[in-house]
Amino acid sequence: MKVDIITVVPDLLSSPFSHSILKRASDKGLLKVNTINLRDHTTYSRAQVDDYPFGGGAGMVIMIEPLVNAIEALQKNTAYDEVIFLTPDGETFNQKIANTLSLKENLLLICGHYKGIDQRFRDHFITKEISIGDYVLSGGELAAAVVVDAIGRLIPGVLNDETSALTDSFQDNLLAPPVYTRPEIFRGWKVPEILMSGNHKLIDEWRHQEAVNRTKERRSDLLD
Ligand code: 6GU
Repeated sequence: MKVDIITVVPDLLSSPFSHSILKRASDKGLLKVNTINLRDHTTYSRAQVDDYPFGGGAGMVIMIEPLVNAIEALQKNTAYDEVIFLTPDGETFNQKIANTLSLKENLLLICGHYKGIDQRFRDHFITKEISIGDYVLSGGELAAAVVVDAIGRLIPGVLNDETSALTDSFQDNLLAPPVYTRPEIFRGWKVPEILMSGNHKLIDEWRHQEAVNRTKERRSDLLD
């Protein structure tokens, strides 16, 4: 999968994909992330990309022209499956959307800033709008990093048995059960005996029951 990200703050996106599972994904050639600096595509002086909103009001708006210049330059080389705008008024991101997007070949992510981007760009170029939750970030970059992380680890071949996504929280609408590792006793706190039993059928049943209990307790909405 290739993910291109248009941003006015490329520095914010330089590190998140260079560690751990996403680094392995890119080392294996399964995920390639490129950041594109919107300022490289403006025709205005001093690399201006934003301007005051028509009609007045607070905040600046990213202009349509540099956005169209950037996307049309990119589209010469790539046919995108989705052009995604990260915005707090988008559809709330979840594991189902991550699963769907993880099967795409080429994604283009657009990060907004300031008060947003000119609506005409959204109307004519954006195919999907995503929010990562009901709070406001100062820009779409951290949200883009969240989305790429969630998608990247699901790309076929990225995870192995050890890191399998099958046991993730949400993958079956259940939260994940508790996990334990050595030592078996720490300050008198013992690991649940069943996990030491070697009986994998009983262990699986116990884990499932713990997952159900945890989901009922914390996120009963997932069970509806
Ligand atoms: Cl995608 N962008 C911004 N700026 N704020 C957000 C968000 C996105 N999702 C939640 N809050």
